[in-house]
Amino acid sequence: MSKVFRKITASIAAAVLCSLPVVNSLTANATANSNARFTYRKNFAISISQENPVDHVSVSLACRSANTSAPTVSALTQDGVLYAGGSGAPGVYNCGGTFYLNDENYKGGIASISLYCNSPADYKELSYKNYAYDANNDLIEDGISAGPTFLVGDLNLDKKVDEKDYQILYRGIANQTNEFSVDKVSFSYFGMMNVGIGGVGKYYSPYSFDINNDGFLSAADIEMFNDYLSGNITRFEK
Ligand SMILES: [Ca+2]
Ligand SMILES: [Ca+2]
Repeated sequence: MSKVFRKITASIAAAVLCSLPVVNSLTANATANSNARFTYRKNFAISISQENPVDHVSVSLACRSANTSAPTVSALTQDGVLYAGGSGAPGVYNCGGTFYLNDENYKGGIASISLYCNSPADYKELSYKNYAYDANNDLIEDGISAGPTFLVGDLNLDKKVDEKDYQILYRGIANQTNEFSVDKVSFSYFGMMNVGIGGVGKYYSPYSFDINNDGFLSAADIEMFNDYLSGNITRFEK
C-alpha cells in the first residue's frame, strides 16, 4: 500500500515541477534591482551508494519575492538532462527541476538553484525539497542531499563579499591546484577543506569556493571574484 502511495506522490511532484509555466522570464528583475549584488545558491548532490540506482531526482526551493529575483535552476553535471520548472504565488517564488541521470551510479553535484537580492537581509527561504527516485518512480530514502543556502563569495560568513573573502578564496584554490600547476580540480560536495590565512586555519565547504558554479575549483573562480570586486560584473551568475 505504501508503495502505491509513493508512486502517486512521485508522479504528482514531477508533474507539478515540469508543467507549470516558468515565471523566471516574466518576473526576473521585477522585485530585485537590476544592480542587485547578492547571489544566493543552494546545491543538491548525491553522495552515498543507494540500495536502488537513482534514475531521476526532483529539487525545488521556495522563497519570498520581496527585493529578490526569481530563482533559476541549473545542472551541475553534463551526465543527464535537467527539466526546469517554476511557479509563483503572491509574494512567493517556487523554483524547481527534475534531473534524469544518464549514469545510475553517478555521485556528485546534480543541480543548484540560484537567485539574487538587493541586500543579504532580503533573502527569506520558505522551504526546499529534494527527492530521488528509481526507474519505477519509487522514492529512494535519502537518495539526494541539499546543502545550506549560502551567500556566494562570503567565505568568512560576515554577510559582506569583499577583499577578506578574496584572500581566503585565493589561498584555498591555490592550495587545491598546487599553486595553479593544475588547471582545475573537482571536489566533494560533502567534504571540508582547511584553508590557513595568517597562520590560522579554518574549515570550509569546497563548493563555496566554486564561485562560477561549474563544478570545479580553478583560477576562473578567482577571476570571477576579481571581476565582481572591480565592478566588471554585478553579481555571480553562471
Ligand atoms: Ca565576507
Ligand atoms: Ca569553478
